[in-house]
Amino acid sequence: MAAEKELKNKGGDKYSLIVPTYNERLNIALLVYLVFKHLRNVDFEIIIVDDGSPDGTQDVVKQLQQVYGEDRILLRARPKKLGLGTAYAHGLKHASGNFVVIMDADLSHHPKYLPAFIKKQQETGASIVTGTRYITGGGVHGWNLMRKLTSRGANVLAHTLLWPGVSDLTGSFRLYRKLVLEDLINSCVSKGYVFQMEMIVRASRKGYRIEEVPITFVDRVFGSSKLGGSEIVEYLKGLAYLLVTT
Ligand SMILES: Nc1nc2c(ncn2[C@@H]2O[C@H](COP(=O)(O)OP(=O)(O)O)[C@@H](O)[C@H]2O)c(=O)[nH]1
Ligand SMILES: [Mg+2]
Repeated sequence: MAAEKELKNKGGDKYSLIVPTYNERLNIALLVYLVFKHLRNVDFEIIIVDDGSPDGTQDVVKQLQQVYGEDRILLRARPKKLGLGTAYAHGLKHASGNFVVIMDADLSHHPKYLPAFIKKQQETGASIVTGTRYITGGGVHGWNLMRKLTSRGANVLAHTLLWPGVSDLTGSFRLYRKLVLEDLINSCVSKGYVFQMEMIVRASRKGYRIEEVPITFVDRVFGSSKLGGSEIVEYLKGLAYLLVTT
């Protein structure tokens, strides 16, 4: 809250929030409402990349466009579920801001943290500000012990092997300078779960300045996760790949 009050719209900066959706009808309106609530003095647009959700997510987005305007809520849909990595790239093509925020639609990434991301970037001049669950002030809510241990274990393993100097490698709530995100997306080859890790490891190797903001990640309330059971195997393969290529 303190960060919010001090936020100034610096030098015409604009923030494009890219939100990929697949079956988020029950979450998207609340997410949009919360973004508007927390980013009052900020120039931003929300780009929703929906992959033909059968639950009618796009109908809700169209209603939101009526309320907030088509210049604030952009619907950039694709015909079918094509995966997250390409969803970000697709959203990025339509971004008019000089900064981009990537966040999930399921409210695991709470918009109340956005002012802190922006403030941190303004204070440090960082190219990337990443939300982290793994420094003081951050955390995870609603996961069972197994899921917590898996996430923690994956992070520790990646740290030991890759040493990127960032505490949360697999999270995806991040703010980027647009040019930096374009560069990173062009350099990354992995898909799926490993993608976030590849992005941040490559960013670190390329020498981009990365800052962190503690966030509490809350498990989704409505709907179910789209990550499948082969997640861990894919993750380990991705880790091995990063180890030899970065
Ligand atoms: N456009 C698009 N969005 C997706 C796809 N898969 C997942 N999402 C969205 O990406 C975000 C993260 O997915 P989620 O299932 O919550 O993953 P988890 O939080 O890691 O379990 C949510 O906003 C989903 O709606 C996809 O294939 N295409
Ligand atoms: Mg989620």
